[in-house]
Amino acid sequence: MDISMERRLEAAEAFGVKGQVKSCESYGSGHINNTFLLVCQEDGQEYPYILQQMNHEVFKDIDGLMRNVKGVTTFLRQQIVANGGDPDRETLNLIPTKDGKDYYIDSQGSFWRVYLFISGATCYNLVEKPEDFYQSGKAFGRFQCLLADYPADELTETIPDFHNTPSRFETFERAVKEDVMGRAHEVEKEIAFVRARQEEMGLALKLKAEGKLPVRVSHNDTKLNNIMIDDKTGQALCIIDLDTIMPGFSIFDYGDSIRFGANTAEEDERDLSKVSLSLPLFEVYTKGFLEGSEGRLTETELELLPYGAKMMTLECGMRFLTDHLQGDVYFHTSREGHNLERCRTQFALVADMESKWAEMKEIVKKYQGS
Ligand code: ADP
Ligand code: GN1
Ligand code: MG
Repeated sequence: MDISMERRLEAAEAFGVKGQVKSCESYGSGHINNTFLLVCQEDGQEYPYILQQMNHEVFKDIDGLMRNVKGVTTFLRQQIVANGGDPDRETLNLIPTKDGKDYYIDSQGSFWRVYLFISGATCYNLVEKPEDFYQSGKAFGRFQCLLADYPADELTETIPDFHNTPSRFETFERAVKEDVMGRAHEVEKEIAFVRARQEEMGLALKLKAEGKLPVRVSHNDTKLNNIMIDDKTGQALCIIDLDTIMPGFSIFDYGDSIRFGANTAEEDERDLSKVSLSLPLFEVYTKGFLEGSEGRLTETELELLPYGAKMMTLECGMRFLTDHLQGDVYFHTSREGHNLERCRTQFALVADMESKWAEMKEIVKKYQGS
């Protein structure tokens, strides 16, 4: 990410932050936006913020996206206050520009926003303590309950067909056919892995069409580094990265968390022998998610939880592979072959899930009454 300091400062200074800018450095490990830790200073006191250049290639309708973020954070803030919580730490808080807008368009047409920085909490790329993963399951389950009362028709679909796996498959096939980088012959094994599972991809949409799978306001990007765990209490403090809140499926919110957090290796681990589905982590997350969901999930949703985990992993691997074929134009990468390495961890995880299918089903059954 090479955005000059001059541009960062132009953006930072457009917002109603406290004091003078002291530093503004790259931050976090998100794959989509360009994120900076902005530190301002006034009277010897430091004030940290998150400054983000939003990815306009990925999010075509930034205005709609920011309306979603504003609407959802305002809604969550009210609930947090009503429950006696701390609204400055338990949800994202947008800092308006000096002229009262929620985002800023810079002199080169890029879109920027600022959030209060949430201190004393951490985003993990790998589960360090199973308890953290349990807490994140509970928080994501509860998040869906809270959003159940959010007016879905007010939400912009920020990325149409985001978790439409069959449509992702079509895009993948197009990328294979076009083969703009000449890489397809090197990834024949991975291409065959996807194709062998094509038939399974349409199940969620089929059940939705039959009225058997409910559409819910969901987060859609529930990986572990999109939730902040309080360093002191160990509780899940705040769910972040609200850019993909849209109508979706609960099984996919559950599944994307499993994909990332129940993997014994990081998403871009090169040594595939380290990749596996940890059944103990699968179990603690399932327990947390079902407790947090407070009995709202239907029989069909419960039954499809393992399927949600597998599909999110397969879909994500297929998206990484598509990006590899298209020349690494979507996800941020930091080395040659990064997307292919990510794709391979995802497919190794899918294969491991397939071998542990019966155990996964058993675990879900065990917590169904939670
Ligand atoms: P991306 O869409 O690129 O993943 P995120 O919104 O998830 O962008 O932000 C990237 C990272 O920045 C997060 O994983 C987290 O580490 C950090 N981050 C984002 N918002 C905040 C915040 N308000 N306070 C502290 N850290 C944050
Ligand atoms: C992206 O934005 P980030 O890094 O939290 C992506 C997700 C993928 C994930 C894979 C908008 O999430 O869909 O599952 O990378 N977000 C978008 O790590 O495409
Ligand atoms: Mg993120």
